Amino acid sequence: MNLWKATAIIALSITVFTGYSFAQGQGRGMRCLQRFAELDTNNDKKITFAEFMDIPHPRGDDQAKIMFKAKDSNKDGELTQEEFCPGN
Ligand SMILES: [Ca+2]
Ligand SMILES: [Ca+2]
Repeated sequence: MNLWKATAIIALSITVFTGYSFAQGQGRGMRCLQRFAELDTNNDKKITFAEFMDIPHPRGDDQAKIMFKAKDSNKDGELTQEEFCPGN
């Protein structure tokens, strides 16, 4: 294998990897927004604690409560889209 080929392969790998990471990031954001819409059952663009606890949490209710409190950055007892999916 000559140097040019090696360089081309490395450059290609980086491009593919970067594209893949970007697509993954986008996918995560989309999934978060989808999850937000699912949780917001009355569609007021806020998730109340009751709405949040209305779905089964794989790690248990105690973990879910901690997660809710951690996400509720202004401590008003509701999660906005910005609080639930920061950066989306
Ligand atoms: Ca709601
Ligand atoms: Ca809040």
